[in-house]
Amino acid sequence: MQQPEPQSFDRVLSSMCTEPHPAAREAGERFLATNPGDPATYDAVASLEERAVELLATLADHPTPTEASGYVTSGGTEANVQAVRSARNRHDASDVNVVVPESGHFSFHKAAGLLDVELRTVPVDGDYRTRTDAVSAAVDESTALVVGVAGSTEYGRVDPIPELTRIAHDAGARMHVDAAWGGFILPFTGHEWSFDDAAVDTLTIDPHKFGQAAVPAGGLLARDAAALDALAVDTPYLETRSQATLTGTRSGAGVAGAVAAMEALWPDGYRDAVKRASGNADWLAAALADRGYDVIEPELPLVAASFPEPEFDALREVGWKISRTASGELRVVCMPHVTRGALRAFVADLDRIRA
Ligand code: 0PR
Repeated sequence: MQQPEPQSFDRVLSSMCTEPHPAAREAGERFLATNPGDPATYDAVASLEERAVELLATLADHPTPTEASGYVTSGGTEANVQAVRSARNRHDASDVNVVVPESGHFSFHKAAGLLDVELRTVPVDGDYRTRTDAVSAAVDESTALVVGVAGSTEYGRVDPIPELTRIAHDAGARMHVDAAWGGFILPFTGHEWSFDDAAVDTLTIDPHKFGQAAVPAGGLLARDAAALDALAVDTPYLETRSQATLTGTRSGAGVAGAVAAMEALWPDGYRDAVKRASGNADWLAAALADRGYDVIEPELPLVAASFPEPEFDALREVGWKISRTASGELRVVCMPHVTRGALRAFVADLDRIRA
């Protein structure tokens, strides 16, 4: 049978994944048959994973990146599930709850279901950021974790992380930042989101999103080893005696690709990518506003705008991969593969449809 062609990125405006950097492809292929889940056997990939954690910690402004702990997960979902699990395991109470903004990714709902913790969902303000007063009102002595989002999935918004961290710690809870998408963008903006800006306990940051690594490569980082120790189970018959990851066998290709992408692009390549993507987001926001659409001012390179259903459907029909927010706005994620030319073609198609 003939192999099907994979999706071309030319018209993909909805995805938070992107074309991997060539170095990530090449490294991924070389490490396809390795398993970082068994570091005593696959030691080369195990040292690459240490390098990945150090690089991620550098991006996330950890005060001493060599002391950060963490690992390369299958994606943001696993990192978020593990952050909830770690906080639950470390919290001294039987009925544990986790406070998550309504802008939090749906992986937190999966985590709550899997781990049997209560999810306390709090509202966002008029600009889609977590309301700190609502978080203050929601926490109590059974709160194991407060979640803040740094680059929200629907609107690309950044929560007030330092203030959320203070509220969490005052309540005896831990603080997790979900920077799965934003983590490779935020080092080049003025937002406060990192280990250096606040004493956050854990952080999700995914190389397979804006980091231009190959799937699967998510990232879980912890300020210190205790967060990961709380996840470890004994592995009596392996050379390595314990394992803190959620999955057992893992992708060596993901780990090697993540390191290759980060070594190729940090920091200048990522800075250029963020500059281009932000310019594109501003350009598209202006083009949509010129045509009379209500645009939500982009903060990170993600554009959302009120958009009638017939126009949305017609654009999908001519091949544009676009998505909607829960409230029905058009949502365009300006990933590194999204060029100005593609956006011009998108707007030209929109003009044709409206004519
Ligand atoms: N946290 C945030 C803030 C996210 O945006 C996402 C995914 C996750 C966690 C979960 O990450 P994983 O999907 O790696 O487990 N955000 C996108 C979403 O769910 C993911 C995505 C990626 C969607 C590629 C479409 C796509 O083509 O919408």
